[in-house]
Amino acid sequence: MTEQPQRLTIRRPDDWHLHIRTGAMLRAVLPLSARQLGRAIIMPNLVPPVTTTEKAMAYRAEIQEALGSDARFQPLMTAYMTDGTDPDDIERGFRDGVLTAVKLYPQNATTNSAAGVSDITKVYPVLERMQAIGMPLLMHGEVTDKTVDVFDREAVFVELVLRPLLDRFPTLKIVMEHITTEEGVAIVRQHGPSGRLAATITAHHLMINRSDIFAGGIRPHLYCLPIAKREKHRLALRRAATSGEPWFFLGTDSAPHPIGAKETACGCAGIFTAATAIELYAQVFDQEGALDKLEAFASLNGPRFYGLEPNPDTITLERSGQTVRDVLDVDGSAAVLPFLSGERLDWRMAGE
Ligand code: OTD
Ligand code: ZN
Ligand code: ZN
Repeated sequence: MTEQPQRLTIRRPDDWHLHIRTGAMLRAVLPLSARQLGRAIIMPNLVPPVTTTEKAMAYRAEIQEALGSDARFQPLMTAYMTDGTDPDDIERGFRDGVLTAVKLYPQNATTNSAAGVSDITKVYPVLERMQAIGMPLLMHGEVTDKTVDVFDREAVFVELVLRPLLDRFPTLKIVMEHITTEEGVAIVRQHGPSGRLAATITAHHLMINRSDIFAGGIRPHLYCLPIAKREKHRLALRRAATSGEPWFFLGTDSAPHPIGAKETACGCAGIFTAATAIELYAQVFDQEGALDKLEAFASLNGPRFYGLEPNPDTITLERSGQTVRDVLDVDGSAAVLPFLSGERLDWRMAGE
């Protein structure tokens, strides 16, 4: 038997899908991501949403102020697409280096998506422009039709929305965010090689299935959107992430909510994984015997799709492990519970 590696050094990872909110929540959660990551795609679903280049600049300034002057972490900003998004504004933001991508939320698909796109045909002019200038479209891939079962909304989206979109916009670069199904994996494999479709995969969707949400009682901290699916889908995601295929990359979808907003009669969707993001993925890759593929997934595939260089520096993971921290205080009146809080992980980032 070969000896297990005790340390692993990889290029510094990026997070291609991250929610850090604003105000006190931002100041509480951002340092946890910034110490691990080189860059992150910052999701724009604030209240009110970040819909324009100007709003993205203001949000970026808030993030930079929270980071302080010597921070190496770079926020990559996105604009929240609405029925009224102006193609000229989006193009200006992209050319000026303010915007990296545009995020499309089907209206009411997930948290703070009420201002999302009501009908995709309404944003065809924006998509035409993005295709012309090479600007990526990031999609929350679920239909919102309430007659479609919540566990089927991604698979139906693949057929009813994504396939027609790929036909209509043959060179638009699309990221299907946080895929959770084997249907999602399959379409990304089909169109990944042409460089126009890729997917982020969260750590939690690699670790939990839908039964875990109800194990011994209802577990609001495991509720997120897209909701975790059957075990066969989790296994398909694990094979995809650890395959080394360049169209799959790291996106935590870490989505902090105050504990009170989760532990209530109608709890918010979102799982907070940022406290131990890279360690969660390391655990999965180790279990799959694929630690040699972690760097591609976490640090190389994302920049390649986005046309960026990998980060210049590295991080080192150690098998000494850790117990996932307790609640994170936000501002004295609110706190956030990290995913797997109190449980043991096999890896920890060195120098922490
Ligand atoms: N899913 N929660 C949130 C966003 C995501 O769909 C998502 O990207 C959130 O709280 O912002 C969630 O469950
Ligand atoms: Zn989403
Ligand atoms: Zn998200």
